[in-house]
Amino acid sequence: MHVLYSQNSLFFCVRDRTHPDDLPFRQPHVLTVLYINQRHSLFSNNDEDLLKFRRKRFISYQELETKRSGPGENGKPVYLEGKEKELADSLFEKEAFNRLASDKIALDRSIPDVRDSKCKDIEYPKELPTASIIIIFHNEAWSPLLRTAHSVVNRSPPEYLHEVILLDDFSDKPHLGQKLKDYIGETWPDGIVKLVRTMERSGLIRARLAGAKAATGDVVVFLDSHCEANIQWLEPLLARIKGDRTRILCNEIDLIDANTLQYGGTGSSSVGGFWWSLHFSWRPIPHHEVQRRKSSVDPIRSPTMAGGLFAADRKYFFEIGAYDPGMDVWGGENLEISFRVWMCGGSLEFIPCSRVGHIFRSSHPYTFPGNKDTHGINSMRLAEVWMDGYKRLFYSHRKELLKSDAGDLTERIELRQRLKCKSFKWYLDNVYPEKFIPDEKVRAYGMVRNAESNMCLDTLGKDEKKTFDTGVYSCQNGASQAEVFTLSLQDEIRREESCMTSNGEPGSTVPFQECHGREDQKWMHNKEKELIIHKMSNLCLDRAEEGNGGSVRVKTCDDSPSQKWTFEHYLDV
Ligand code: LR7
Ligand code: MN
Repeated sequence: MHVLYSQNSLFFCVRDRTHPDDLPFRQPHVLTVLYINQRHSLFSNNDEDLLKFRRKRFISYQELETKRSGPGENGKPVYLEGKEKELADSLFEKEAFNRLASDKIALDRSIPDVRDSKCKDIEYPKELPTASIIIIFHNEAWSPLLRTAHSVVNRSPPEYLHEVILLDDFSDKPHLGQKLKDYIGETWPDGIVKLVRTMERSGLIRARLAGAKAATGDVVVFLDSHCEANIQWLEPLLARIKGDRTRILCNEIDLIDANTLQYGGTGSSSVGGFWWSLHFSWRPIPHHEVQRRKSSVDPIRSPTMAGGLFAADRKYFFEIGAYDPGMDVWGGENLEISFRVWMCGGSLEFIPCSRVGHIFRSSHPYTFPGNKDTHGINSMRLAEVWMDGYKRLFYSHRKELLKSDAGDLTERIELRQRLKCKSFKWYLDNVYPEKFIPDEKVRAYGMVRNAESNMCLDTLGKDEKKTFDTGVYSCQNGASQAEVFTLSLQDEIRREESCMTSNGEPGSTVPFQECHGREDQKWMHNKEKELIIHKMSNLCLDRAEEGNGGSVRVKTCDDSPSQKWTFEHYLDV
């Protein structure tokens, strides 16, 4: 590592940084970052003085927190009216959150303690590893960014808070230039908050890598740039890492409303999953995990993480391969690190007593250089390296990507070999046994064709997270994932998460609803007679309407051609 210090100026550069801890991971994209140290000369290198100053700041915030008043205090919503509301609404379209409301709220506002009351009884060890909090941002609005930094400084005990790194990923908004530097210097003269800038737009994955490389604490904790850390959020994460450095830990993510900035607790009833299209999903805690845990505040093992908010032992983070530096801008890195951590001997947990709020925005308030589908290509990289044969299920959703180039994967494949990671099948069997695999251990799958009309069952592009009616569409002969259905061993006709359901009324449609295993979702397929029969009502699935987008219904079985269906593939089970 070559660090060029310059005592006289506020800057020093970190160049071609290859930290010994980074090995065995070597990154092809060497990032140059400008590292701006903000510590004021007032604070000599006397660590004791520094800690005293920080303790005083920490304690005085705690003492005053409950006495505060003003808009948004205690996490209350802010409502705008009249002209202000109009302006806020128009900004909302660009920024995907209510910037005016956010600007009205103090940068160090109070928020409610939304933890399970049992958390207050937990005693954490006094000796804990120190943490570098890494907050990456690209063109983030002023108030959410600084509220994130304030919340971290005010709610992290100074003895564990090594530094807060604001990692600017090449923003060009004026408020993030000198103004930000000055604000940091004035607000935190002790240098606890540092500003680091990348010299090119890196995307969130390489920005986090740059942040982790600049960090020097025992643990790295990543946060998005629109978060609020809640009371005692850090200690449970650090204690868990102290117990085992191969644990990757996620706080519970509370909802900060994008419109009112209300801080809302969200409970601890979910874990991370994924769709085969490699999008992240929340899922209820599976039964086996509910049984394994003894208390509602015990860590929750999770197959995946949402991505933005997590803690890891810094050296371990690099040992297991940090991130894939070949991934651009946004997307995919969360599943990549999740699969990798489990497959390569680590684990992933949500910690109910550690809570951080996040502003959920419905769109990205920044550009994607080159308008690239970075989620698609990033996911392709992870599928190629980590998913073995199961990558077929990703490509069945993203057929067009088969023609794309994922770039050089050599380093990532070598990493997997070097770490002797287990197979993706092992991950599915052991970490995520409830994940539905549409073409394994099933009776039949593929297109469900009505021969007479050459029409196929089709989701018609509906949002599968909600209840939706299927219909028929001309058979696309494998070209459309919307026509892939499975007849499961449990007699469901299903998609990834939803099952064909009938209330048994003759003539009624058959909505797809979340699979629940009860009788109204059980079907019998008679392969010889080509019938699909709703077991509970003995009614037959019927192509009720002509033409693309026509409905399917259940009707009294009458042997008519509109009731004849065949699956594309049958498995011997
Ligand atoms: O080019 C970029 N450079 C950046 O530094 C693009 C983004 N960023 C920053 C950005 O300013 C922000 O701080 O990266 C961070 C994440 O970007 P967001 O907030 O636009 O992402 P998101 O919250 O919509 O998306 C989630 O999934 C992403 C997948 O790549 C990341 O992992 C995000 O961190 C992740 N956010 C969370 O997990 C928060 C909880 C959301 C849920 C559920
Ligand atoms: Mn975010």
